[in-house]
Amino acid sequence: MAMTDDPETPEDSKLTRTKQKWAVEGKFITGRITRPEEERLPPGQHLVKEWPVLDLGLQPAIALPSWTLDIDGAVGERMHWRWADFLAQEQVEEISDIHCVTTWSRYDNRWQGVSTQHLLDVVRPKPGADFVVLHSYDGYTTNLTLEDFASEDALLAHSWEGKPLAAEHGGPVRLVLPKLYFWKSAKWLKRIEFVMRNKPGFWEVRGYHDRGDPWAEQRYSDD
Ligand SMILES: Nc1nc2c(c(=O)[nH]1)N[C@H]1C(S)=C(S)[C@@H](COP(=O)(O)O)O[C@H]1N2
Ligand SMILES: [Mo]
Repeated sequence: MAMTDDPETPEDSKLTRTKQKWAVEGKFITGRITRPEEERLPPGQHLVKEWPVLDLGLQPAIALPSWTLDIDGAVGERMHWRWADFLAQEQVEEISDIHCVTTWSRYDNRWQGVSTQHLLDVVRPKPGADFVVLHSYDGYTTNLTLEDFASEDALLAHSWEGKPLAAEHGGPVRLVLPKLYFWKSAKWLKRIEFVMRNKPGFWEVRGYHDRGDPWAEQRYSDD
């Protein structure tokens, strides 16, 4: 019963199809190797001043009273945080650069929120829980190793430049994991699941790299 005026599903949207094509073609790959100590801009990236919005085209509006964050899977303590529980956690501020796989980078973003290291202290992943899956309110998922998730500058951010994170950028809460391409930084976080086996997410099953290190130009999967 296809209706002509149906909105495109995210899996089928023009942007999703274009980005899948880039993965097949290896678009934007320079093959250059740069070291972070020598250069601030990773290979194949260009600097922007404005902050672009990238997502599947569905921007869920989540009111704070109904916002919850589940942290579960292979952990010692599961959490089901409401907004006040989240704000009651130890707060940190981090300034970091954004590197998006579509080649834009943006320097000096000031974030506030809860560090992933604090979260790990609270939930205590079980031995062997070496992977993390992030689930978002728009149905998006992305996967990380526990080690990358635990990066010292990674945080669950609720504020940017001293203001509540805008809905289009993933508010109320998104992950910010500066050392990997920004598709790993899930917007509209809903659930953080600790697992024993790697579980590729939305882009990782669509030709994008499992890890996504911008300094190694890990844009697309090798196979
Ligand atoms: N929930 C969710 N998170 C997401 C996405 C998405 O579609 N849904 N897109 C990812 C991609 S591809 C990028 S580049 C960044 C973009 O974040 P921004 O819109 O704040 O720049 O969010 C990432 N996190
Ligand atoms: Mo992206």
